[in-house]
Amino acid sequence: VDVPEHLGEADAETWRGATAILAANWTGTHTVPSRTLYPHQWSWDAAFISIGLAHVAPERAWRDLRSLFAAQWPDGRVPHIVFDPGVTDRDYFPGPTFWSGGGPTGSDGGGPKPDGDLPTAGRAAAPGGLPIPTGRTAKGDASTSGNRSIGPASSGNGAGAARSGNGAGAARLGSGIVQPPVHAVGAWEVYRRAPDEAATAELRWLYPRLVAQQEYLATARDVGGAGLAAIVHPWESGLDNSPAWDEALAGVPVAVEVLRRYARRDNQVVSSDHRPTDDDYARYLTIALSYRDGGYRDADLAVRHPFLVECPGFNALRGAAELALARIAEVVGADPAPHRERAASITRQLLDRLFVPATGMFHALDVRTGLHSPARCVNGLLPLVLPELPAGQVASLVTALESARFGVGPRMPVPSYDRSAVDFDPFRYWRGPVWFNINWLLRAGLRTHGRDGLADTLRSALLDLVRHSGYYEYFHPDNGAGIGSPAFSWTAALTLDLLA
Ligand code: 9WN
Repeated sequence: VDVPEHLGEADAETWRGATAILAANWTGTHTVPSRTLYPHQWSWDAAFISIGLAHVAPERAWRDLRSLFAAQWPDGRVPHIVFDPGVTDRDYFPGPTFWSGGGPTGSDGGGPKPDGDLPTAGRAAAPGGLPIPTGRTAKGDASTSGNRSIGPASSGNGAGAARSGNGAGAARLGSGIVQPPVHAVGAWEVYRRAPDEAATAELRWLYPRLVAQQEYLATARDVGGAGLAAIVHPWESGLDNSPAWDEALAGVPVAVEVLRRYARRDNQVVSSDHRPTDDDYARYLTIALSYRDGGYRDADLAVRHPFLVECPGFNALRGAAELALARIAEVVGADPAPHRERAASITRQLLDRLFVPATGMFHALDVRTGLHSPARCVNGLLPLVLPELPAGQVASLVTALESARFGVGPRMPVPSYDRSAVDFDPFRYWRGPVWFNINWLLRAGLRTHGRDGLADTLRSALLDLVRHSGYYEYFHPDNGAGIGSPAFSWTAALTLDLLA
């Protein structure tokens, strides 16, 4: 392992540890978030992982991004999970059988059961429900993939972008929902560390695909009509059980029997006190089934889908992606101007629609009711990544970051939820614990706005966490103890970036 010369022995050890985790989680074509909990490829994880791999194995960073985008749909969406055909449904739920339309939606009762004989991802793909990714169809032609989910929705940009695959391996299916589009930021970070010819070729391959991803979010997902993308599932935010979704979720009918038909797996791998509750999980499945059984179409979502929310974090990251695309466009000879314009317009819409002066933060907006979530959650601070955020809003987000609610201190990074809220829960996933990727983004935002002192404090606090606790998935917001997966890829990757 090449360790940067400026690192002392303790930091060198941390560097080697992080590198070893990324190596252990590499499958040969992509990196899994964690061997124990998440055995497939996840979308925004891949972006964060590429940022770390840029420092130790750029070829793996590019390969990871290629693997993900090879599963892009003809309409431009990038699946939030791209399934490994070698992994069974038993190893992660909901897996390919669920997303591709298998399992009991009515009376057929043939879905994944805890002790049944489960189909592998490869076999589950056969009946089709999800489109075969155009990049790597077995037959090599997207138009003959026979998918009934989105059919002719293949749009010029996305379809064209996705048609030429990277020629590696068999088709891998993905889920039908998305995650925050951090990939252009990732690609730019990898490129700028080593801007050679090979990296330029990677950018050329990725650019039209990244554009198609952004177009999908800007058009099909503009359910509210103002230019912000709506998420159709809490999983799309990446912040699964954040209190930001509580009100919107309360309006989703809970079909409790859904949990009798589909068995959870996550809470058998780690303590159920650290994961979303059964009630939440039943709603997650209900929402996913609604979208799936509607053929993953986005037309008329407003009148038929039970969960539609504009998330400040997701949209801020769309804006950041446009700015990264502007830089990439300059390298590949495309016009950067439309990307800058789109970023500016996303910033304006975020201010207009999601900023709540009374709290000085951004809040999720329920498109179905027109109401803001009252919860102060960390996604409400993420618009800090936008360089055009006006000074007034920057100042109020920094105030929130320094307040007792989010309290960046010398010893502790930013928690996922307001510490003073009565339902702040230091263990339960996105309802209190500290997450590395979010803090990495907040630090980048602070630097963007010249708040270097606070950015440095945050960096030190993050590094202290991994030094004392290891490369965990998330951390207890008071004592820093590691929770969830102990060898988590994005924690390792972003540690490398902080040390480099
Ligand atoms: C559902 C993989 C993913 C992260 C998400 C995190 C968690 C999945 C789950 O793990 O979500 O997508 O099963 O809980 O919330 O941010 O991408 O690391």
